Amino acid sequence: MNRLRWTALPACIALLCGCAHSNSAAPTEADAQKLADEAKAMVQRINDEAYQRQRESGAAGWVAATYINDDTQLLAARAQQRDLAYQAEVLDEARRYTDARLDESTQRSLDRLLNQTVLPPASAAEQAELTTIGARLEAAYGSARSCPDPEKPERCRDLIELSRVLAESRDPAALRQAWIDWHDTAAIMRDDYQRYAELMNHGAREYGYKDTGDLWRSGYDMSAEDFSLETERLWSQVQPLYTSLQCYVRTRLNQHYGDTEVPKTGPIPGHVLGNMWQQDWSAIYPLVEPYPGVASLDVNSGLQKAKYDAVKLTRQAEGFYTSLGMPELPQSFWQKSMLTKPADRDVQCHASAWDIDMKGDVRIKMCIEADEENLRTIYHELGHVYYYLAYQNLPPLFQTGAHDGFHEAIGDTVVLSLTPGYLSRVGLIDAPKQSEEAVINAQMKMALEKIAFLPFGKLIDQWRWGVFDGSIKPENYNRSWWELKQRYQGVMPPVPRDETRFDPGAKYHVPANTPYTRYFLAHILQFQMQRELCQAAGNQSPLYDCSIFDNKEAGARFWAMLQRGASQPWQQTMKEFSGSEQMDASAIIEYFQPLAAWLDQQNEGQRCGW
Ligand code: X8Z
Ligand code: ZN
Repeated sequence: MNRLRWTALPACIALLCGCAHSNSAAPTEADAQKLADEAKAMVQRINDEAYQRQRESGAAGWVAATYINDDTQLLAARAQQRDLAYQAEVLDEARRYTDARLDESTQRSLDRLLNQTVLPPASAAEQAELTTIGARLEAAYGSARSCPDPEKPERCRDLIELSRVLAESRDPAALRQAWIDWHDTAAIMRDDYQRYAELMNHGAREYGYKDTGDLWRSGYDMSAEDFSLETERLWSQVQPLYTSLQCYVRTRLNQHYGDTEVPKTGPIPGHVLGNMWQQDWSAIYPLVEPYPGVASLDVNSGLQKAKYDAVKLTRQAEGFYTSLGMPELPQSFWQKSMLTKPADRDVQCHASAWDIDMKGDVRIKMCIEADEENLRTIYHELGHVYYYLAYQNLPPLFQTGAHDGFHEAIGDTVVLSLTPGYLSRVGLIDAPKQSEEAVINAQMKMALEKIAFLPFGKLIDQWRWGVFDGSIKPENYNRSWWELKQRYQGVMPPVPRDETRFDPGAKYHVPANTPYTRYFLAHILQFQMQRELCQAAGNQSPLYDCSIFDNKEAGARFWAMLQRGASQPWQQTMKEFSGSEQMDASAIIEYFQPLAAWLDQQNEGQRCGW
């Protein structure tokens, strides 16, 4: 599809049509071959240069994220600026090959040059402004704190503290205040974000895209229009299950908090769902547990009892991957990762995985606390790390996920194998009871994480796509955010929010400029992948009870897919892995079948929806 973009480029005329000024005949076969050879050589050069380039931007990005201050911000902005200038240069050069007859790999390599979150605006001044604002937004998020009294810095609270309140407190006033305190920290990002979006659009338009949303949607080996339809199709497959879950949870929260705090009908207020963004509701499991006391799923006390710390948790996750036949993490991973929050400086605590040099310097950056949520997140991050390791031998231009949703799905797929059976095998919970009630409890816990996430995973980019295409204007940033939150999630703000606020900025991926549809896709894909792996493992139990731990056949199948990276269209990779070229929600529906039936019974007589 990207090929179209190349033909849409205006600037190629001067270069390609040099021949038009002379009266020479059409290009000969030899000319065509020469052009193809040149293109191939160019791709080779970009691949050769990529290691050192990645090493330098990796270094700048790493220190900016693990040591937030003005200096590292400046260095990170400058490194990104160099990257943009380089990108502009190579894209300009690539225009020469717009109509050339290239072999598949060379064509795909050139296409991948356009597959970026940000493309360079034409002027150096705008490139510099873009990267400066980008670094500032990210640093603002990482160092944000809520300080009720400027005289008393010891009373400031950061995201970790405020999130803990959201997860653990059942006092509505405390919940509401923590929610407000965090969201208010983002107000200062509003103007920066507006300008940032404008500048990104300048870059995207420079290369023939309608806007940045069009660019982002074009990264999936299909047209941007087809991709939009694809996300709608997937959402419509899972929407009924989400509505059912929202309905049941609303009823239980209403019973717990009463009508004034949580109305029986309509959207649920955002402060009572256990999470700052209402994207993962597992923290309120005790309030909505279907069969109280049946089969404890309390992993946290298991972790405490066995004295897990950051390293022990990470080792445990590594152990799962090696049980599949994957390699041990390199020594440098342990030396260079940031696993805990340093006491003496600001860091970006939002977890991430890094491929510093495309040659094996892989790391994670996380502020690990020994609890269940962190346990799952480490598995998630190691999924990225193992992907990096698996495709290490591909040319750098292909060293990325089949698409970005694949990258996000790997670790989560592995987490699906942390079944009650597996968790008790490693001593984190008691031996699971085999009863229907225990199954429903376990499914509920999982649904609070996976099903609750789906509309959230979709709406973030729904908002950004609107910002980028101009249908959401700066004066409506917050209003449209809450309209989308309500439409998709059936969630409302706990207090009225006006346009002096900038609530989208309170979610990491907005200031960090990370596209988010990838997580929506990953939440569908991970069940599809798990179904395949379980089949490869010869699993006979229901999908929700399958763990591929220690299964080398499943591991080999997985690894083979990871090794492909982005060397071919994702549909091809999907086909080799699963026999089908499509993303498809039937596996997540199959997985949650028992819970879906149970929820239908529970919701009988209720007016579900909002
Ligand atoms: O950002 C992440 C990972 C890093 S790629 C921790 N996730 C999304 C989020 O936290 O919003 C994983 C699930 C969704
Ligand atoms: Zn991730």
